[in-house]
Amino acid sequence: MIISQTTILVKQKKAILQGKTRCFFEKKTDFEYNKKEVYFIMPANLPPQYFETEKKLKTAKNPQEKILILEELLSIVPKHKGTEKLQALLKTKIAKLRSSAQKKTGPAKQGMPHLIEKTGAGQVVLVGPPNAGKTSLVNALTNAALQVADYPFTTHATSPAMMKFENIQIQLIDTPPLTADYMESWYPEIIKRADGILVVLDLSKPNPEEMMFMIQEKLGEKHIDMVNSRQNIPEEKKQHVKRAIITANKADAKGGTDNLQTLKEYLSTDFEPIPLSAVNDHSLEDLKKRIFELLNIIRVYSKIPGKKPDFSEPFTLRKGSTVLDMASAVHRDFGQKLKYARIWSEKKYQGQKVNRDSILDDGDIIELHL
Ligand SMILES: Nc1nc2c(ncn2[C@@H]2O[C@H](COP(=O)(O)OP(=O)(O)OP(=O)(O)O)[C@@H](O)[C@H]2O)c(=O)[nH]1
Ligand SMILES: [Mg+2]
Repeated sequence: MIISQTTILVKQKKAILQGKTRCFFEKKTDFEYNKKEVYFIMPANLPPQYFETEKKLKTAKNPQEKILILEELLSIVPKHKGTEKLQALLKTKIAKLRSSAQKKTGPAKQGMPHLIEKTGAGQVVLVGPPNAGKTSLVNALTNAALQVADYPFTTHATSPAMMKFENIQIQLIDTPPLTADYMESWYPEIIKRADGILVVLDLSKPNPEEMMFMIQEKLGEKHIDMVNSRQNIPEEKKQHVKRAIITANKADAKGGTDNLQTLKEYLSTDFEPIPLSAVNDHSLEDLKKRIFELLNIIRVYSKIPGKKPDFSEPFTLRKGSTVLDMASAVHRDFGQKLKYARIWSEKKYQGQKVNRDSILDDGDIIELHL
């Protein structure tokens, strides 16, 4: 009787292999019946979405992408006794892929090739989940043509690109994605060295606030906190507290308005998310201004007596800098030699004499007298 049951089960297995049904097998050897295999079939009742997602595994380009797909499969699998084995199998695969990926990117082997030397008025790092549109946004804000694709984990390394804002250049750094389970070993170091963070969230997916929470958690584990652009950060905390802008990309996508709302509720008064579309937005100028403000810098211009200032080459100084700081930036001896300065500004000054401790504003023109 068991033999005939086995035969039936084998037939079922064939049907399953032909894609007619889907069960999960527990394979055992039946010694009593001449070592024929007996299959105890546990119906899994997998939804069609599972098989659709499973197909993506074949075209996955790298371990990170495979992990993401396997995690998606795991979330789709109904949780009951019949799927326990399948769940365990998926978890084992994820664990194996993760451990091999971690080995490959260990800091000892790679050193820090992903660190990028600062150029321009400041360095801002893009941070976000897979496929959120980080690279698309870098391309839209600069003249870069970095690779963009509709699958996750397109970006594997850091790439710098220069963004022109009025008369200065700001360096943006595109990065690989961040997930709850995966962070490149060198990632925290890149962030610690940067002058600010540009978070890119994805409004085409529900609950973007979960991604924001994940980013805060992952950075928090590395002792990095994000604060809004209004905060002033003391010098000694600059590595661990970073000013950040939160962009909500793909605002053009279906459901974008509702998803933005849940994000706003989560962020409350901590951050004000900026909805935008990296591929279909003609108003990125406002974002450029916000990135400039994120840097907490001012632009000041030096002027020689009797001549007009050169507006094409501003000195960029930290907000709160004084006339003395400006003099030292022009030439290291000027700080000591400075007697007084004259200032022109948009609202306040028209060439008045000021002393060396006067605090400067963005756009001020300074005539140094030694
Ligand atoms: N509808 C819409 N699609 C967008 C927008 N921005 C980017 N995309 C698309 O989203 C996909 C992912 O874009 P990428 O720029 O490669 O995303 P990424 O965050 O760099 O992805 P990874 O490098 O994998 O982390 C691409 O198909 C883009 O064309 C947007 O504002 N709206
Ligand atoms: Mg990318």
